[in-house]
Amino acid sequence: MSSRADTFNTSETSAIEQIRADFPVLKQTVHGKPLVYLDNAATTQKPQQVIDAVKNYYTHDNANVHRGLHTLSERATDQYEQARNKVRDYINAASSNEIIFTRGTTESINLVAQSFGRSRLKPGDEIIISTMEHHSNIVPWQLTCEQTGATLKVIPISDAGELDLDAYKKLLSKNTRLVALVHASNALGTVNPVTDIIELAHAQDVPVLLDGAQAIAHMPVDVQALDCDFYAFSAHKAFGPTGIGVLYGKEKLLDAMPPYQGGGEMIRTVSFERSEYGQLPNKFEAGTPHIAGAIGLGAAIDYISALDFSAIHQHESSVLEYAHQRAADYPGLKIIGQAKNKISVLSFVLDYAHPHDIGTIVDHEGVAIRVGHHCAMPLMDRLCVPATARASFSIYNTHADVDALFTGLDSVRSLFG
Ligand code: 7TS
Repeated sequence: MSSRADTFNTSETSAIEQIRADFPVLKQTVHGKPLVYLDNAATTQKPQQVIDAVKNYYTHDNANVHRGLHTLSERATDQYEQARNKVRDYINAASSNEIIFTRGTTESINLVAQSFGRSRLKPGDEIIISTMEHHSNIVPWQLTCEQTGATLKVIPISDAGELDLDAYKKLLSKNTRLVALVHASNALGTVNPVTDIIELAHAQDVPVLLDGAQAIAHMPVDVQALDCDFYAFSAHKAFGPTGIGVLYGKEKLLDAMPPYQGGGEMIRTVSFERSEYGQLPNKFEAGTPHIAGAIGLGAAIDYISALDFSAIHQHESSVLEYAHQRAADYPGLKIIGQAKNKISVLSFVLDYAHPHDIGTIVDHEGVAIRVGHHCAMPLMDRLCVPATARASFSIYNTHADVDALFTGLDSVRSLFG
């Protein structure tokens, strides 16, 4: 598939057409209009290659992993472990032991909060998060704080939606035990300066967890270059299936952490007196895992790896820039999130229509966007908006999709404006 990347460079339009052809869901009409899917931050669509990988597994190889000594079980185990190796290579982890399969970003963060957090934190300890976190990087820490007596500290943001780094430096103290920060914001698109954040935390021996739910599909992630201690993401936001995700953790940290859940797969021996836990990564994978999901994630990684990230980035940036241009002079529209470094998210409000009305009306034009608080209620409070409308773009979106959004907004304006 490397020819795909070459085509991307030489003829952007035909490369995007080829990519679009891989996504069967895009070939449909909604309310009689061609579907324009702009809700990629919620979940991306799946290429045929991922759909086929899941279907092939269930059609030919379905069995439980790590259990039977029969052929199908060996095949299932091989494919499941190959998927783990693909994740390891994709994010450049040092070892497959550092790749834990979870249900997704939410479960990955809960795992760290309960295993790492609950076992180490005590009253007086502090965890630093930021104002722009998704609820799944707020609530797990609140639960841990309630259980341990630790407290949560929050990095403020500017009106443009960028972290206040001076405030962060002041919050870091001898009481800080962990920094848990979103790599790229789902509601604003802001890409945070995570290298600086990590360097500052490590200077005080504080580990850092990055919520990579949004970043993973938009930029290369190299956990060793970042030197983050934990990295969480979901497959479904990067062309893979729902119900499967990853927690990366440095082996030294994962080794020292107690199990998160108990059950089959994660033990070495069990007696009624005591149980001995298995090695990494099994220690954190109790029960039958989402085998087909992991295989689908492996196929998604194969798919995305065959594309050229710098070309993807260039294409997505040009679509976002065009959306910003069209938004800038659109009557009554205010962009929410004007950070200099952004992934492909255009969040906005109209001063004459509620986001829910915007969502309903553009849906009738075939345009799928997300409206609401985007699971970031504290961020909405900070920006003094109850909700926003959000168009989020992926590799298969085009300038024409942006035009379709604004045609939809014209309908909103003619009704409410
Ligand atoms: N963190 C961020 C930054 C997210 O954007 C999301 C999901 C999550 C965590 C949780 O991911 P999950 O796969 O475990 O659910 N964000 C969105 C969104 O923006 N719209 O729908 C889900």
